[in-house]
Amino acid sequence: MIELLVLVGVVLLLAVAVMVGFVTRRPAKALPAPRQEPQVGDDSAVPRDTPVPTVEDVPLPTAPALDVPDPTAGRLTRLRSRLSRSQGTLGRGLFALLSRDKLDDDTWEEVEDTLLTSDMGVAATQELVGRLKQRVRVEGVTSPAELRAILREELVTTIGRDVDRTLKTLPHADRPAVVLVVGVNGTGKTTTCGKLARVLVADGRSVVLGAADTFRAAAADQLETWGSRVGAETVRGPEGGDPAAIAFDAVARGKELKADTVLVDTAGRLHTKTGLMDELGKVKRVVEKHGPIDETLLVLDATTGQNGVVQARVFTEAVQVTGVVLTKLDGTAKGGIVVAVQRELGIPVKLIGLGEGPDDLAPFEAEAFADALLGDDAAL
Ligand SMILES: Nc1nc2c(ncn2[C@@H]2O[C@H](COP(=O)(O)OP(=O)(O)OP(=O)(O)O)[C@@H](O)[C@H]2O)c(=O)[nH]1
Ligand SMILES: [Mg+2]
Repeated sequence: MIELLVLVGVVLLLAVAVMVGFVTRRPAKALPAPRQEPQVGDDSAVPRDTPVPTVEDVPLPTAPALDVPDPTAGRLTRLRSRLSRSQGTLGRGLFALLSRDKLDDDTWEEVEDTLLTSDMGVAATQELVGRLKQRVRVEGVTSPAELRAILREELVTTIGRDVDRTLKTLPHADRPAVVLVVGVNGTGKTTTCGKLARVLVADGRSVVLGAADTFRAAAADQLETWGSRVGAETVRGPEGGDPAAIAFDAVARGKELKADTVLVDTAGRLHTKTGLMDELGKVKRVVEKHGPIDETLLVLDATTGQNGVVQARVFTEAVQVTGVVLTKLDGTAKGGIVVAVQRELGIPVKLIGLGEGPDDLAPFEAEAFADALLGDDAAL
């Protein structure tokens, strides 16, 4: 009997031992088997009838590829051929006249007319012709190369040699830089915001866009498309919504994301009866609850010539414009408008639009612009 009890006890102990072993081994069993990295040439792990997956079979993540914008340095020089219409009228026209054997009063008058047709404006034209006349007389210019050098120098002086054209887009300690983009409808504000976002991204900055044009829903879509190509988020609101609130939110979002720059696109027209200038004034006031706006860019269409300058004055009275973006210079022979705009508004041209392509916006440089207007040496 005792033997029987001992035997039952041993059997029970054995059963418990087996169960304990089972339980403690379970987690090990639950872990996935370590992945065997197949060795090159070793196909033993793959059953012979299973097709080996190739790189093409593996689905790739579907995040859209971002554009890599062109570098911004030297853009104006690279895009100089876009100014060919102005080049023909202004540069070649002036050379042809000044290269004449005899520079009499009639010729100088023609020089003046050429400059006036380029939309340079009366005052700037008279000053430039005065300086050219004097130098040609005093220096006794003979060779086309000397003439070119003088013309270039005086043109650069007229365009503005030491003008500060830097865009204030660097962030502050606690908030991004804010750039407000204003102008009449159709001048190229949204396009400029998009192109400028690319310029900044190309320079290694992070950008948030604010779609404060609520006149039509498509305006926000247009801006968002530009932004998404370079990974810039667009803050938008409902059609007909309050532009000032969207602009405010865009800056708030820029702060949250620790972005470098917030670009705010505005409308050229409004739904409400409030004047556009009142509305822009409100956008400015509300945005500035975050801190002062760093740059207010006025976008002007170069093909509208002096009319554009007249419109521009209204904007400069409503918001403190700090720089002009002159768009569509590729579509006009009147490159002299750069000079007129600066003189009449007292605001530097900081960027120029030279086409509809995404990277057709160039930082403005007086020397490169004068070179572009004067064309190649071959034009002599
Ligand atoms: N050729 C040329 N076209 C340009 C340039 N900049 C803008 N455009 C074109 O001008 C048209 C109007 O541009 P938008 O950016 O929509 O103008 P906007 O000022 O935002 O217009 P609204 O939103 O209606 O006030 C578009 O077809 C642009 O492609 C430029 O530098 N050269
Ligand atoms: Mg627009």
